[in-house]
Amino acid sequence: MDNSAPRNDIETYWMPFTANRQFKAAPRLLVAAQGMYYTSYDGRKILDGTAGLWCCNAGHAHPRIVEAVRDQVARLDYVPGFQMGHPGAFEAAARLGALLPGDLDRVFFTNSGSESVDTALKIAIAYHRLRGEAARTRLIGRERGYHGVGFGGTSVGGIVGNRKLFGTLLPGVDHLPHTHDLEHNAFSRGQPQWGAQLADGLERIVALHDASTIAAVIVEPMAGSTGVLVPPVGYLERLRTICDRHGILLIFDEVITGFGRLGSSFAAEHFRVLPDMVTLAKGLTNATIPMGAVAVREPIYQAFMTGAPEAIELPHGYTYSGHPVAAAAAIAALDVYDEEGLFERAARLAPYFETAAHALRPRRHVIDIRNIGLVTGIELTPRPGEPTRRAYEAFVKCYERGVLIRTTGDTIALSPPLIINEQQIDTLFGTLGEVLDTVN
Ligand code: PXG
Repeated sequence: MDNSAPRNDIETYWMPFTANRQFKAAPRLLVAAQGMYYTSYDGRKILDGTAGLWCCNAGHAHPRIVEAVRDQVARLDYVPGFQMGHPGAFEAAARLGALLPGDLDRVFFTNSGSESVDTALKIAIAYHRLRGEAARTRLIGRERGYHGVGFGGTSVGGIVGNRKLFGTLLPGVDHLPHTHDLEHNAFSRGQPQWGAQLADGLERIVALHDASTIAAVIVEPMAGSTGVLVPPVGYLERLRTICDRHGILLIFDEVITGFGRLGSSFAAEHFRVLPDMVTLAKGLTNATIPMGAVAVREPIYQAFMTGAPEAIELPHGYTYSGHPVAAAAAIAALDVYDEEGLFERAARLAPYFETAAHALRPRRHVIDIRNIGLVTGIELTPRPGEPTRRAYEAFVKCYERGVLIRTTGDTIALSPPLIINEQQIDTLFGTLGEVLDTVN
């Protein structure tokens, strides 16, 4: 296989979350994408088993979204977001508010999931202060959580490798226990039965710090980056109850679970638990243009709308908040999701996807398979003394055979575009199964 890349200019780019030296020694470059497939630098078609990075839910280069972006950038490229507006941002927010469950109706725009998380955490602290509870500044995350790479998101995050280089991070942060337990829940299909009581960890944190010091709890309703951890039956409900009991805001980080991944518009709808805020990004624009959002429930917005009308209520925002081209991409993506019924399609395909995933159980190294909607985590035993190596080798071998998978630690995470068909599901799992048997 010809893996050659333009060596002359490959050194300058410092790649994110990448082993730079390893990558640059054997680069994997993609040069085009359409529908379910990437095209590699060496001209091969690569089946996308990961929707890019959990984000291209409608598949790549959807003509409707491409056209909306093309049209918008030529007509109105940029408008200042502060004290000025343009129709697209208002329309995108209204469309998103209408799609979100309950009264999650007020929408603040950012450019990424990380910015959405830091925005939500700031809103939570400010909200309590405006209501006279200025001592509520503590933020609670969860072990193994991933909330992006801002200082707020890193602080509430619970993946040690993402934290340890960066010092003490934010003060006043605590973490719930994670919900991963192979002893009770290995090879669960959908929500595991065991583990709702892990939410009681929040009561212990409240007992330790006192509720009057706690602003918010943030969790991924289904933890993605850490290796697909599906919430146990009753767990999210219990978190909601405890937050209500103590006046703590509950934030769902739906950067991955939003826009159909679980077979519903959002995890909040899927699990029928209404958080006080949700953070979004990725599928919001089908990843065509960077954009994130925070949606808050009506009373939170109203708490800010109380001072002098000429005062800026929230001194926070980004140069590119509500960017015209991103807003156009978001509106087009929401149109596509709706008109092509992609969330329903994901729900319809989920049982087939589940069966195909669990068929890998007899393959070498597999110690767990877990799934929900169109996502599955396949956990391998780590090679002794070499954690993550085995999964990484499977990733490289799959790529060589024309299938893009994603690994985190020794777990393989698959989250294809929602347009995938049954034959492509067979190819995805068939290739992975063969590869697992060849990896040592
Ligand atoms: N929250 C969650 C739940 C995420 O999954 C972010 C926030 C941050 O979003 P931005 O747009 O700032 O990257 C994410 C991002 C992986 C992987 O391998 C997942 C993400 C990013 C990079 C890698 O699973 N999710």
